[in-house]
This record gives sequence, C-alpha cells and structure tokens, in this order.
Amino acid sequence: MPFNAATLALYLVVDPDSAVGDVLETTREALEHGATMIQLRWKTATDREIVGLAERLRVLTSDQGAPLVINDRTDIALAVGADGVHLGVDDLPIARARSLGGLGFVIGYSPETDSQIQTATSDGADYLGIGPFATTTTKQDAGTALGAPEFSRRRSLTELPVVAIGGITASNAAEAIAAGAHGVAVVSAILRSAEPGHATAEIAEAIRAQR
Ligand code: TZP
Ligand code: MG
Repeated sequence: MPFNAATLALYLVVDPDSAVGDVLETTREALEHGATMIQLRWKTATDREIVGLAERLRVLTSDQGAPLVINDRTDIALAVGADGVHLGVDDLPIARARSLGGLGFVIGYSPETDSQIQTATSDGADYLGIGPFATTTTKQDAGTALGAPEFSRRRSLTELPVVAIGGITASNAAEAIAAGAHGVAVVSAILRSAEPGHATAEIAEAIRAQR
C-alpha cells in the first residue's frame, strides 16, 4: 500500500501483549474509524506466531489501503509481503534493511539521540518515531516523557516525517501535531479501549481539528 507522510496521521501499533480484546477485530475497527497505518509489534511471540498474525493483518490492511510495517523484523516483513519494517537503534542497521528490502521498502526508525536523528536521512530512513511524547507504561524502557517543547526541538533536527509516540490519547494528539508531528502512533489508547472504533475516531477528530 502506498506510504507517504499523510499515511502516518493515525498510526496504530498493534501489540497483542497490550490489548484487551481480539487484536484483529480491534484493528479492523480502527481502520474503519480513521487509522491510516498499522505496525505489528509483538515482543513475546514466536516467529510462527508473528508470521501468523502478520499474514492476517496484511489481508486487512490491503483491503483498507493502509501500509503495514513489522517491528524489528525485516525478514518477517519481507516474508509476509509487508510494506516495511520499523527499526530501533539496536536492530538491523537501516542500510542493511534497505539492501534486503530495496527502494520501495518503507523503513521507520526510532532514534534516541540528536545525532541519530540527524543521520537518519542519509542512513535512508523514510520516517522517524520520536518519543515518549507523554508518560507511557506500554514500553518499560521508554524513558521519561519528552513533553511538547523537547519533542518539537528534536523534530526540528530532521526533515523526515515524524510520528509522536508514547502516551498519546485523544487529549494530547492535537498537542503533538501542533509540536510538529506529522502523525501520532498509538498503542493502549486504542488497544485497551472498550470501544476501539470510538477511541480511534476521537483521536482522528483531534488531529483533523488541529490541522
Ligand atoms: N515506543 C516508544 S513509547 C512506546 C513505544 C513502542 C509505547 C507506546 O504505547 P502507548 O500505550 O501508546 O503509550
Ligand atoms: Mg526494535
């Protein structure tokens, strides 16, 4: 599915370890209510389990025209025909993933320092995730919240499109967009909601109103 800065707008990170309901049904509802891109992030699963869920997410996202990327695993992304991979600073270097995936392969990157943000463009990343924007309990080692001013400062170090991640809800999504984010990446505000479609629509509306 085509990727561009606009498809980052409401980026759902599907983490089954952080979900209260059926993740496929929740993802379907999120896509129907404004989610624009999907990442599969499943730290505790076997390769077989990741592939099994990724294949089903591939069908859903293709039906809805949304890009699908796989966290950490370039091999699994290629194996299931995902659009790309999302890499952290300890994962496969961006250039290696680019060699494997080729030119159209989407590579997201989560830099942790100013210099990692600044070299991401020449490294070949397509977009960056910068966070945690606000306090999160979903990722144990996420660090302390950046807040809008520090997010904005980091965001201004790059020309790449950026998603704000970490503690994003309908209450602060507009603040993240105002601080320069092209989009917001969300886990628990959607996956732990009793009404994921409604939760997605609220965040989508907050983003739309801010633009
Ligand atoms: N990377 C930085 S914060 C985070 C990740 C994967 C977790 C975001 O989860 P939530 O529930 O939206 O705060
Ligand atoms: Mg990683």
